[in-house]
Amino acid sequence: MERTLIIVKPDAVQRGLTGAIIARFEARGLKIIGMKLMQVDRALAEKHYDVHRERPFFAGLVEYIISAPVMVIALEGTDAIAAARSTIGATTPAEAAPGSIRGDYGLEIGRNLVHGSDSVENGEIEVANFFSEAELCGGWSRDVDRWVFE
Ligand code: IDP
Ligand code: MG
Repeated sequence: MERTLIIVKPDAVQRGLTGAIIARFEARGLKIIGMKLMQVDRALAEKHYDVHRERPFFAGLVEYIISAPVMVIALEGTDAIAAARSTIGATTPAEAAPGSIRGDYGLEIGRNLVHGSDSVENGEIEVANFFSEAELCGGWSRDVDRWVFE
């Protein structure tokens, strides 16, 4: 089982799309093991996007993520990283496939609605950065699991 951190970003929360976005991951079969509404502080935002620190959009990206509450969700599943990223769609919403979250709800790269971890390693790291162990229901037994996981 892989873990991925999903962030329903401030634009999506403000636009009332939180439920619609969560529903897509749930319907895909990914299992929610943690979820909370939170206001990200600057230190956590800079840590989360540290890989982009030298990019020209870094400052604006941090301001965007801390500008309003986000819904953070920890998901578990087989191929959770790839499955979540395909459900999210390409980084630039204008190029994202119809049917993906960004392809259905977004237009601009700086308002692209949702984050998903990009590797198995980063999934573990990011979930641990946003959730304490006590906040996670890791490994809970979902009754439909045998109809989702072969
Ligand atoms: P990802 O979210 O699809 O993994 P990354 O390349 O990891 O995309 O970039 C992280 C986030 O930084 C993007 O989701 C987007 O919000 C923002 N971002 C990336 N490139 C640009 C840019 O050129 N201009 C403005 N924001 C950007
Ligand atoms: Mg990324």
